[in-house]
Amino acid sequence: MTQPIIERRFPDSFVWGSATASYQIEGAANEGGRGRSIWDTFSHTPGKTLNGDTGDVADDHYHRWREDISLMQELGLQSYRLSIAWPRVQPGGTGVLNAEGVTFYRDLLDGLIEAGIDPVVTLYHWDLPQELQDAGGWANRETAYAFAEYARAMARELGDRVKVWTTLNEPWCTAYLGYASGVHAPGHTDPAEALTAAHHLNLAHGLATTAVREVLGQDAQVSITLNLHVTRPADPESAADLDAAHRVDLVGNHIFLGPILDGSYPMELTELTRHVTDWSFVREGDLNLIRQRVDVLGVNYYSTNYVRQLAPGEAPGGGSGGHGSGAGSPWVSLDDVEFLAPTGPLTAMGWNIEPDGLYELLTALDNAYDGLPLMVTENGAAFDDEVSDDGKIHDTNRINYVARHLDAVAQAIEDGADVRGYFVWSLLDNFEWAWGYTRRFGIVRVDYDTQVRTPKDSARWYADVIRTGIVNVPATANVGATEGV
Ligand code: GBH
Repeated sequence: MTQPIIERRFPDSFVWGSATASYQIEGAANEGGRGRSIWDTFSHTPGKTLNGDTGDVADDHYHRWREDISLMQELGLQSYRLSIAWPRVQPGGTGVLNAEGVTFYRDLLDGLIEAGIDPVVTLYHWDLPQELQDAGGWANRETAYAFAEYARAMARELGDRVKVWTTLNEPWCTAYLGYASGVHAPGHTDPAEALTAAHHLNLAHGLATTAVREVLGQDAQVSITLNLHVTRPADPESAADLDAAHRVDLVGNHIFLGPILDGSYPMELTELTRHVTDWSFVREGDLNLIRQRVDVLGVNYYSTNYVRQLAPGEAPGGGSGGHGSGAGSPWVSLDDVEFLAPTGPLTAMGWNIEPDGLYELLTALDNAYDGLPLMVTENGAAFDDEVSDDGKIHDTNRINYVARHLDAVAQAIEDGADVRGYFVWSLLDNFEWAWGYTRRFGIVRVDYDTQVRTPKDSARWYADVIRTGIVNVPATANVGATEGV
């Protein structure tokens, strides 16, 4: 099918990368002196993940990382975003380091650097050492201090090999999915704990940033990656729906943006959640500890939300967007907010496809934080890939998804946002948390029986984008996506 094409050209300095996370790809859960993490415990608890899938083997990246670097090189990746498994390098979460774990990452980083690939390293992508969870996890303030010491140790051990340190990946997920909805480890459903955890994650970010700079100097580049929610009112004319979207913005976004970038929690947020907690977990001086220079803000973007405000006493309607409101919802204090079931073209996660949400997010951040450097640290899609008779994976839907989101990035840059790079999620099909291995986000297919990697069409396409700096965007909306309900 021929279709009109828009051509987008990216600046030469734009960084092209791909991302993964330790628990999702490494496997070797009981090797090399690795300690247990909350995801080992959670995934081994019956009923927590689809089909009881665990990260025990995953992509076996722990043993195959050399092959995986070759793959990255073949695709021409300029940068690779990975995460360090805290329990691999410091099994109990405090105290002595595990030399074998540190050596694994040192070799991996050296391999990347030799291959001309810049590592972007995240210190925490959800695999908390189990021992720290036994002491309360992120609901315990001590975890923030332990995290800072772990960050300090990593800066010492690996600092000369890493250009940009990222403290946390998506603290929203850790706090709300881990402690409010319970769909992520440790699987708690306590709204007060979730807000407490959010604060301790903010504190952990601030303390770790300071620790890294104490070791590597004040110029050391530090970032954090947030999954910010682009939320739209179901009826843009409705003041009630607008108010619902505003409250989602407070509970979902400003609980992190506020302390980290503005130096305070919005008063509206503390008022809104007053019935859940008195916020006494915020101690004097905390906000100064949290607000540290952020050199680049990592933005993970997949989809948008549509919300409406329920009338008093009204029950939420048919679909509630995969998370719903009320008990078991990640949306603390938003019992009267209904998340609409997404319509139109969806990915295999059931998420709608709305590239302009990414444009909106990047330009809004640029406006609010006056030229703050931004990096799209995750964007991508799961689809039900099919292997053709020729052995190839013709994932036009994924190519279109990525192309259209890159179009949004290009537009944001054109309109003044300082977006420095893009990391497609993910390099490899991998352990998709509660969904186990049933959802495939990779631009490279992984056969979980043989561990054979096969680049999908999207990988070849992305390699061309990297080589040329040019994206051909299909002008037809939503091409190749699966139709939703
Ligand atoms: C990221 O999480 C993770 O960093 C990564 O590890 C993961 O594999 C990847 O994305 C793909 O999931 O709850 O229906 O309203 C993203 C998690 C996805 C959580 C979007 C909030 C909103 C959709 N976020 N989700 S819904």
